[in-house]
Amino acid sequence: MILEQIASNGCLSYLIGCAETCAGAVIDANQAQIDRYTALAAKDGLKIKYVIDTHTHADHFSAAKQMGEALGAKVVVFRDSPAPYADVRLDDGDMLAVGKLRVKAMHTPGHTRDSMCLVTEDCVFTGDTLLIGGTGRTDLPTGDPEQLYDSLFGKLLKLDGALKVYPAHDYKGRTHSTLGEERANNPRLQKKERAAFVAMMRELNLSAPTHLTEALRTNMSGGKTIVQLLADAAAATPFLSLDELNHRISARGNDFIVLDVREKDAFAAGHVPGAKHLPRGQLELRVNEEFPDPTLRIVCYCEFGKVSTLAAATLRDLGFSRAVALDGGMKAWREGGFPMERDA
Ligand SMILES: N[C@@H](CCC(=O)N[C@@H](CS)C(=O)NCC(=O)O)C(=O)O
Ligand SMILES: [Fe+2]
Repeated sequence: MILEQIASNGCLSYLIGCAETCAGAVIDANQAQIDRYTALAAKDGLKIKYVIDTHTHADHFSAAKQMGEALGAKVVVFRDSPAPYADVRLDDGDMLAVGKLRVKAMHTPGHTRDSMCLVTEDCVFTGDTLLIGGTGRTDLPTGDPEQLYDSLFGKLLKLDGALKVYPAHDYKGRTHSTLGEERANNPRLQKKERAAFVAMMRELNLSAPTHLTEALRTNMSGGKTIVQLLADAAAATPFLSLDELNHRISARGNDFIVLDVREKDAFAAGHVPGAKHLPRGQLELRVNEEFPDPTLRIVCYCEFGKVSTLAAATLRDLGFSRAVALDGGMKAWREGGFPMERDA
């Protein structure tokens, strides 16, 4: 079996594959690592056929939907996952054929209701059911310490102790352990009585994951993250440098419009000389009266260079094929000592 582990900010994901048939699968694909999975698959001579999520992640952004679309791979989840973009829903005991490799799903609710572990050859991918020296928490949506107890002591820990444990997270840079080692040394697994285990899990008092709401929103709906939305807009839009804009303004070229898309007060406090003001929130409402000519050259800017990218991408969608965004915003312009104009 081919096995690659990809670590990203405490998250662990995996590329597994069958060398003989070139079939591959990614487990717990993370949006921050999409290009790495495809690069590793190419290096290993694998075609990614499945993108499998062990559960609905609440702390980072699943790349399953995007990779499924980009690669023509099937998105695989446990049966009751809320992800509307899933192609294949597994039940307890179901097996996926990744070429000649067999990947067996074991339903292990507790961290989330839709958690599963995946067993293949001498490995078990435990998601957040079992971590190295820890377990997934049970206080996130659909988590349940009673269920985690049953999943661990009634199911997972009954498997062969020699199985290598590959979890979905490790916050200390460790790569794997074995079920036997975890059974013997994992502090949380020493609470072998149900009531003691459940009480321990209820008392953990962990702070919420940093990206909780955005992760649940995107992973449960297939909607975009803000980073993704901005990256898509940026990919569709050319940029103009601060120097280039300054040069064009000084050359008194009047063949383009500089468009300030910030709110009224920000514009009044200081703007690029000669800029026209049309806040991003009113762009679609006023575009027809303000810009009748779609061949117009428009340079959008905002405070930090993000909202202006969205504005330029919107203008391009509307047919203004020469709309561009300033590379940087008013903040960089001010701090760069470029000329400013203020409303009287
Ligand atoms: N500080 C981390 C927290 C991550 C976290 O809560 N991880 C979950 C997995 S989704 C967990 O179960 N952690 C187990 C633990 O910390 O004991 C973040 O903000 O992302
Ligand atoms: Fe998790």
